[in-house]
Formats: sequence, C-alpha cells, structure tokens
Amino acid sequence: MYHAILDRFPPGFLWGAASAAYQIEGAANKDGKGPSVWDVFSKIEGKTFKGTNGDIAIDHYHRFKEDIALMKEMGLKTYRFSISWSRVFPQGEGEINELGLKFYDQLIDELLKNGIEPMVTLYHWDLPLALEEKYGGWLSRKTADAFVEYARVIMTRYCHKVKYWITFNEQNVFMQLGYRLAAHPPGKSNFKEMIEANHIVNLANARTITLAHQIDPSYKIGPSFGYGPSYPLNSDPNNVLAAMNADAFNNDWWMDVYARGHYPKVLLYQLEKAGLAPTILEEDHTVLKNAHPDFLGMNYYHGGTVQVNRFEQKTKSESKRFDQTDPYQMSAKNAEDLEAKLFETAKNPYLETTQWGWEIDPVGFRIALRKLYDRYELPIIVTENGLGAQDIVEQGKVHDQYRIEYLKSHLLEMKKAITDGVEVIGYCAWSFTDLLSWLNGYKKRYGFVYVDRDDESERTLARIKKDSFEWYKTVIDENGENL
Ligand code: BGP
Repeated sequence: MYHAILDRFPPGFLWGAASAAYQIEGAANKDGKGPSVWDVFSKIEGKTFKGTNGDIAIDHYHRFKEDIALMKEMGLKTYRFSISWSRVFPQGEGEINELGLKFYDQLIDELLKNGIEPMVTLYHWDLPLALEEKYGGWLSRKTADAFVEYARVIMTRYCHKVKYWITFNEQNVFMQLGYRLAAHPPGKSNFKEMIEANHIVNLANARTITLAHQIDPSYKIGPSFGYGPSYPLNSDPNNVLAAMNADAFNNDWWMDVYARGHYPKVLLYQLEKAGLAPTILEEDHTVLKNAHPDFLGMNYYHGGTVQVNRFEQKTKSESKRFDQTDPYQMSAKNAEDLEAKLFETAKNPYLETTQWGWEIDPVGFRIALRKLYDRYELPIIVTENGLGAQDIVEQGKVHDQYRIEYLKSHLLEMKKAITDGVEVIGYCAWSFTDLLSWLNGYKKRYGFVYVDRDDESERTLARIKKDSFEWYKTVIDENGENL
C-alpha cells in the first residue's frame, strides 16, 4: 500500500520505553523481598552468559529518581516497568511485604510527579520461587489463584494512579523457553506440560483482565505478546501452508485466546489427536470468553521464515536431506512435538541480522501490526522494540548511530501501518537504560542510557546518555513528524 503522505501520529500518542524488574532493580534480597525463580535459575552453572544475574543489575532500586529525572529530560510520555511479585508477596501468596510495596509507591509517585504515565506489567517472568516449590508453578491452578490475588492487591492500591496495565509479558516466550526448551526456569523439556501450564496462565490472564475492569472500568489492560509474523520461503503453496501453520503454532495459539476467548480450532484439533491438548474444564470456557482486553501489547523484534515440513518434503525429489534416522524426525513421529509436522524454519535471504543473529526487519513490523489488527481489531500498544548491540564509550560518549537507524526504520514502518489504518496508541522502545539481558548478560545493550557496568563487575553504575537519547527526545518532541 503506497501513501504519498503519511498520517500524523495521533495526539496523545504514548511515546515510551520499557524495562522489567529483574533486569534493572537489583536489591535482590533487600527490604524483605523473597526469591524468584530467576534468582535461582541464573545461578545454575552454564545457564546464563558468564553466570550474569540480577542481584545488583543496574541498581535501579536505589537510583530510580536519577533514572526518572533522565526520562523527564527525554520527554518520555510513558514508562513501562514490571512489578516483582516476590517483592510484594515474598512467598507468592499470604503475607504482604509493605516495604516492597513502598518501593513501587515511590516509583509510581515519582513518575507521576514528572508527568510520565506509568504502564505496569504485572508479570515479567520472575515467578516467586515459593510457588514453584510448593505447587509446581504454572502447572497448578493454585498459582493462578495466587497471581489473581497479587494482581488484585496491586490494581487496588494503584487505582487512580495507574491506567495502563499489562498482565503477562511474552507468555509464548516464557512458556516455550521454560517448559519446552529448558532455557528459562523451570528448565523443562516437556511439550505436554508446556501446553498445560500455558492453559493455566491463560486462565490467570483472563481472570485478571476481568478483575481489572471490576476494580476500575476505565482501566486499560492487555497482555504483551512476543509477536513475529511468519513468511513462506517462496510462493510454493506448500510453503504458504507452512507459514499458516507457523502462525497458528507461534502466534494464534496465544493471541486467539486473548482476543477471541478460545484456541484456534485447527491447531486444537491437531493437539487433541496427538493427545497433547490442554485440560480444559467446563468453566474455563466462560472465564476465557468473559475477558476483554482493551488493547494488545506487541513486542516486536523479528519474524520468521518457514518452508514445508520435513515429512512432506521427503516425498519431493528435490529434497533428499531427511532420512529415516534423523533423530528429530523420529521424535516428531512419536508426536512428542508437533512443530516438526507443521513447518520447518528457513533462512530469509533478504534480511540482515544483528550482532546476536536476530533478523532486522522493519517491514515485518508493519506486517505484524497489520496482521494483528486485521485479525483482532483491537488497539495495539507496541510494548517492546529495540536493538541489542555492543556499545562502546569513547571519551565519555556513546555514538550509537546503528541504534538510531534501527529505531528510525521501525518507527517509519509503524507510521505507515497507522496510515494503513491500524490503531496504534503507544510505542515503548526496549529499553530506557541498559539492563541485564536474561541470557546474554550486560554486553548486549539496548538502552538510550548507557550504564557503566559489565559482566564481571558493577563498576560505577554511572549513567551516560547515548546519541540515541537526544535523537528519541527529538522524535517525541516532534510527535514523530520528521522520521
Ligand atoms: C524480550 C523480553 C525482554 C528483553 C528483550 C530482549 O523477549 O520481554 O525482557 O529481554 O526480549 O531480549 P534479549 O535480552 O534476550 O536480547
């Protein structure tokens, strides 16, 4: 779709930046905070880059005023951050830790004092350890009950102060990495368990959305999803079908539940036949149907390219790569894992990648916005988007022109999507300051503000504005007029 002139960003557009508690706060044991699953997982040998963890992180817990002063200087309209559940409920449930809440009281008040709209994520992966140990975490409906109670406490306390709420950050990511690929806590590789745990998070999500609207009907609440559109490798109809399968498997499985209140039928049918479908109780249908998110949060980094699954490829003469002894093929035959039957990932020949091998695909961002809006017709808040790179300080400055180029190209595509007709109400760059990358330590930086620390030590933790800081300040000031 060509536009000679692009629409303006709507007035009041929420220009923002995002973070997550474990990645910035530090103060891991301070003021009565209980441990989370990440506090333990990051200490297991070989799990994170050089054993990096969030014990100190960038010490935002003690430096939040300095950080918010920088946000104010930048002109940020909104700041998305997450609350550490185990800071508030050290055991995940039961007794409340008032000191933990006090930190968030101060943080939110400081943001409001500086004219910045707080956007609160209730869950950004740091499940209280006690719930994992006591109930088996998300495999138990008791964890969902505890979550809803925690959410009730937070959403009641900050009534009249916070308007925008995110339930879960990237449920697809913490489910896949946690229960299937063993790269996040609880470190499991069990597809069926992933499907079960995921269903329980769906219920927690739906109940929290319904509860939010009961607490305050003017609340705006939704989940944040790690969204990447699927491309077929080429116009071979088999590959087009593979891309449909990939979208169902990677995106619709979650998004349909959020926005439509039920699982996508074709994929559910496949899971049922393979004995992998979630245990859905009669009352669950109503819980899922009754929840109406006000927006969909989208975290966009990149999509993925796919081709026909390896079983059907095998019947084609041009594809001789797969033989009967391929172990992955054998396990998929056992229906342990459905993915191999649906599609196979492929390399996209058109896209360059970041230093960490993530595809750089601004047009994919427009496609993602279009696809989500076309399918669900809900407003979208981009809750994360950004470039992880190794920044270098030269004479006290960080010249991150590459980050400016990355963000600029994405904002331009977002503006095109808005001109296409997509309702986007906010954009949060990932991230405001540099922070801990879950698996990649402190070397992979995303911020507008450099933090003087590395993987080995905390150094001075001093904040340095990068070139991208001034650039984004101007973007906000001009409401994205001159991209
Ligand atoms: C998203 C997470 C963020 C952040 C970001 C960058 O999936 O929601 O918390 O970490 O990805 O990821 P990484 O740090 O792995 O580069």
